[in-house]
Amino acid sequence: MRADFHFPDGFRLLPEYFSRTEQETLLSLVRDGVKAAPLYRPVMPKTGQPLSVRMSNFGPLGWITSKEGYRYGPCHPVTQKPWPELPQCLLDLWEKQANWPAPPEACLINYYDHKARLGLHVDAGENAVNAPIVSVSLGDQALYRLGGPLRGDPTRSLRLSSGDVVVLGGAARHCYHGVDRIYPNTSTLLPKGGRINLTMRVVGRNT
Ligand code: MD6
Ligand code: FE
Repeated sequence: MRADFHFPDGFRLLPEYFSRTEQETLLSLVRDGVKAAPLYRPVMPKTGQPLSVRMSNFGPLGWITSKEGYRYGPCHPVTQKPWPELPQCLLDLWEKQANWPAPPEACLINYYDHKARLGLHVDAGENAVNAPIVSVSLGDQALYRLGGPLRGDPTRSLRLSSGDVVVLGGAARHCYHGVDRIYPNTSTLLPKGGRINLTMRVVGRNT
């Protein structure tokens, strides 16, 4: 059925990259982060339709969406305070796996409850369009879908589990991807269930 799908160059899945203990440490860092910069429900540009995923950020810049459009900005859109610092263990992951000469400037925190999903998209808001994006999954498993550079290209679905790392570099950086569903009760990491995804990005100069 999906015989015509080839994993794009630069796609890497590192299953169980983080041990349970490391996942617990990461979770407590995320908790500290969202205490300072609460998760909020972003809206789609133009329509103002709320996304089902709730978001926050770490790092000098954060990815923000509003009715006016997508952008990166230094402050939380509700509290107007700077985003919390990017945790060192995430910077270490970037250093080891990104194979990129500059550090990430933004780390988007996505929280999915059991009903949340994320439509197929390409991350294209960064000026550094060729820098990889490194992502970490925590909590319940997700059905992740990866396609090609065109919306209609064949796709392949894979399950991401807690502690898994995905790198979208090279050609994969320009490929459609999304989250079709969350599988409830597939991890004990988050006491109330759900899934957290962290994505580190280089934003690049705005010129
Ligand atoms: C998610 N991830 O796993 C959504 N984007 O919840 C992404 O949208 C993503 O995993 C860019 C690079 C890697 C990703
Ligand atoms: Fe993405």
